[in-house]
Amino acid sequence: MKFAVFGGGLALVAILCALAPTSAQNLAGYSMVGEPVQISNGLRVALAKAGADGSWEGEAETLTLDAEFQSDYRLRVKIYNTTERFEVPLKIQPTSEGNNNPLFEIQFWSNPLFSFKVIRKSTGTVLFDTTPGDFIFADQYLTLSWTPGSENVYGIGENEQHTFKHDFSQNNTWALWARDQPPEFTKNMYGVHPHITVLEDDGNTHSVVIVNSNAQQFTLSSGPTINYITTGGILDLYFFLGPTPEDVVKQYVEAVGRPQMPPYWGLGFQLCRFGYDSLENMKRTVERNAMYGIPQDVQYGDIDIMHKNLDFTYSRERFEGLPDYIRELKTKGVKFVTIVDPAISTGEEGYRAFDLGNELDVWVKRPDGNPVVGQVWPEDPVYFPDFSKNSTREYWITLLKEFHDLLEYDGLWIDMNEPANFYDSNGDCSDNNLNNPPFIPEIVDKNLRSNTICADSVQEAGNHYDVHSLYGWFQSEPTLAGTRAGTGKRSLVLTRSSFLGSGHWVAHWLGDNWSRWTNLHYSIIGMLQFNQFGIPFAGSDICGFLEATNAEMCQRWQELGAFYPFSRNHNVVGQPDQDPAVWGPAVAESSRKALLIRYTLLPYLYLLFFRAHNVGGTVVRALWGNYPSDPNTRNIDKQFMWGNGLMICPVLEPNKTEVEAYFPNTRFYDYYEGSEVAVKGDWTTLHAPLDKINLFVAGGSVLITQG
Ligand code: MIG
Repeated sequence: MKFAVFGGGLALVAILCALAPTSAQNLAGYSMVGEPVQISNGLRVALAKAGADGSWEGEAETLTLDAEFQSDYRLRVKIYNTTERFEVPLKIQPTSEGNNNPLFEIQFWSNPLFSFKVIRKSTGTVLFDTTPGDFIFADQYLTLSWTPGSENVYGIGENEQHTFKHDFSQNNTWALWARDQPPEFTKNMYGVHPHITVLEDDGNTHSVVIVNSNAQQFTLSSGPTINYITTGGILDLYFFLGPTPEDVVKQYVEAVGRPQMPPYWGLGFQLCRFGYDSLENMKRTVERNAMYGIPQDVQYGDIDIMHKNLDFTYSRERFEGLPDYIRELKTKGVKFVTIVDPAISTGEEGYRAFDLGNELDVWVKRPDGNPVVGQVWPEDPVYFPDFSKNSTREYWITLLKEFHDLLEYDGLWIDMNEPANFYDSNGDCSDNNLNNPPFIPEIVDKNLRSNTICADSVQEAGNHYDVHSLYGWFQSEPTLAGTRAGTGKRSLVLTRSSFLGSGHWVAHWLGDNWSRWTNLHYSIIGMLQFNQFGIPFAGSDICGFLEATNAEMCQRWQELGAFYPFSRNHNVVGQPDQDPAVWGPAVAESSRKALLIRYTLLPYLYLLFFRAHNVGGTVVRALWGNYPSDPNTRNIDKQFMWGNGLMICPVLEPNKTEVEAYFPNTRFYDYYEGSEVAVKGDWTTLHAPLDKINLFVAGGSVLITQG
């Protein structure tokens, strides 16, 4: 039986069709009870357990599915049961437009197990069809499988992906659970974005976002089929119908919060490293870059500027005079951003951050009511502020304001907020269903407590089991509020851990990448993904964080990084310096050349951010973002575009003086020469000497420049 349901304001019609049962009888699932009923903005379906036993503890006997027609382009499908379960406290904003003539139709099928389909009305394309697999809704195991509207699937984060377009033949499982994890293929990393963008074969685009923060995974296998499993919460799906790639992003950020507007200086080039170790070295770095005329807008401090790795301090031995130096930098137009870790040392006498935390009772607790104890950078054990509490927000803002009295920072960098914990909590985590759930996704170590705190830790917003991956998300708004209170300006917050909607407050760097050639390529993929995730202010550590880089790699990386929305060279402690000036004239000169083009085009970049902030959309996009109906663009992830005006074709390999580039079937002009490119709708080989990054301007676009 099929209930075809069409939206149209309140005029919802349910049509009942008969259909032969399929061979899906031995799947676990539900059957429909009665017919769909109309609710205020959509339809409600009652479901009862049917089919095979899923054999998971606490399977819901009955479920409710609400299909909310939130606008013509936004459909929410919320599946929940009668017991109270965790729901992500993400406020989804209403749409500006109503629901008059939806782009979609939802069909409910019962043959005999329940499934649903979302269909694009204009083309009849089935965008989402849950027919293929088990549908289970148990206490700690919820699963749904579907056929996506095309194999052109992008997204799911945060993890290192080797192609922007997913490869369904590889059977990869992408597990999500915030973790302090350097990028390695498929491993779960710092942020959680259950967000998929699908480019339909005809060039229409939609996205599917699952609002769930529990440990979860997506498996993509041939069919194509996507299997989704999560370990808690509810199944809360949002469909954004586009139909253009940019519409999809606009519609998504309208729902979760449009990106923060960066300060203009935030778009400048930024220098950082872990392990300057002394003010002398920091100064020397700034000076040698200035000497080569490298434009620099931001200097960073990492944890080594701190006294004993303590937040809100600086070392009076190694960084004596830092406050004056920061003021001096400002007179030269260089801003200062410094790092703050969430964990607070318990071992210091008269340490304000600890004392005030106790006074306001801000800590994440163990089930017995005592603060959770961990070990991070300070030498003594630490407590973790529970940013889901209001008192913690006040606590944090107070500290950030006071910190500004000590060091006049212009923005802050929040790290380790997965939250990371070096201490193996193993012995501390009792054997219960939160610490050892019946199912654990394919996360690193197959263990929820690995590198973090016990899942049964207690936070205001819920058990850590449910809110773990929201730690950085909860910290983001208070940090922005604190930096604004401290600086009195728009400011900038850079976070490592992020979740759906984080872009409303923060920028994101792609974490502890490797100084390896492959990582230049992956950085483009990560940056494109975060643009789709509504965090356009993104980029990876230029020249790579872990391991030593080399002159050629760093030269190419500086050229590429000059076109990251977030452009920062950063390096790990213990590795040789890698700022653009340290390599001598050749690398310095080509870094400067690429950066000066960036600076020339900053008004254009700023405009792209302004649009993203005001109406939504990406800043940097894949070629298919501008040319979705050109099938040749779908696999391209070694070239990218700023807005729809500038195409960037970097060299991503050693020993090359040429690069292959694809030109969509439209007019492009060489940025340097102004000449029109003859190739259209085809690949060509471009000359790419070491000191040049190939750039092209799309015909008909206006790039605003400055001197
Ligand atoms: O455990 O603050 O990703 O950018 O330099 C390492 C020191 C802690 C990890 C960050 C990195 C930063 C480093 N931090």
